[in-house]
Amino acid sequence: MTQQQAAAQVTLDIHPVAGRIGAEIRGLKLAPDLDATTFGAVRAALLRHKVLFLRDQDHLDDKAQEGFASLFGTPVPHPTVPSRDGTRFLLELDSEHGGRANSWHTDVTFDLAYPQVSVLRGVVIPAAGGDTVWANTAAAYQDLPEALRELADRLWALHTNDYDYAATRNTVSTEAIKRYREVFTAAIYETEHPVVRVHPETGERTLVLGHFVKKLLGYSSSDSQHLLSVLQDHVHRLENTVRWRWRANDVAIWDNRATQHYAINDYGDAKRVVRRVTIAGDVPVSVDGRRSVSVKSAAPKQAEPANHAAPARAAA
Ligand SMILES: O=C(O)CCC(=O)C(=O)O
Ligand SMILES: [Fe+2]
Repeated sequence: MTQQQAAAQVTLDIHPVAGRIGAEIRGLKLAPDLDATTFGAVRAALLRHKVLFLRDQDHLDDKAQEGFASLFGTPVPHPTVPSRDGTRFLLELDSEHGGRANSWHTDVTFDLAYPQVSVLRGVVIPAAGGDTVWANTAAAYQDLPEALRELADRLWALHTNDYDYAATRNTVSTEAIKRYREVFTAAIYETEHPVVRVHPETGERTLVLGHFVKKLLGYSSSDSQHLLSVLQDHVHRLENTVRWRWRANDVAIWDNRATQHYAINDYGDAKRVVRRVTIAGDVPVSVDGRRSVSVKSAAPKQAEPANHAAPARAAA
């Protein structure tokens, strides 16, 4: 029996959360030594539902989260933000240090082979608010009228980490935005991706957009903005999304090649902390078989000490 066939025979207790994206798996404890067959079933469920939720994973600490995430592939630290002290790969998003990712994005698309999977653990969750929403970028593509799909198939976009942070961060102080930006853009990345990539495992076509997009190649900035907003509106139509009400020790796992997400910033001064591990992806391939191109991945402007006190924690 192949591993895929074996995985198909493991019965996970899967409960879809919304109609088009997102499912909760109940009764499973994630661990670095999860057996291969069960892990295969989790991976298959991820490809199908695009984001998975598991409650009550209180046995996981930072190390076990990194260990479990590594089952998906090679974990990678954030390209510019130092990992949490004592960990190699863990990005902490702390609401008190600017870690509020309240704009639509796919993680780290300014990088060439941006992550395939992200594994996020809820550590401190506000009593109310702080939900996260994910959108299905394959369904969004399918929803486009045929003529727009054909246009999108041919579009390419420039992605960079040097984007307009302030535009999306309405409730963080100017000082916090400045510090956040300094850390996040310690090295500037620019990458050209096709607007439509072919998913390397499912073969689905997915839209590669979100807040790291600077412009469409070959269009004026005005045309680019208009076209991008038409396409992006299809991504985050409510029909295309799932919203998760976090509890501490929940884990969310998403296929970063087929989703965007948005962390709702509606909890004021309440504390919210989540920790993320990302897994290396592969270079996107367009519908006509062309690969994404790295335009710039400069060396850091200045070396970041790994353990400096309370850095601005960037959202990505
Ligand atoms: O805070 C969240 O819920 C999500 C933050 C985010 O964008 C990420 O972890 O990639
Ligand atoms: Fe993110």
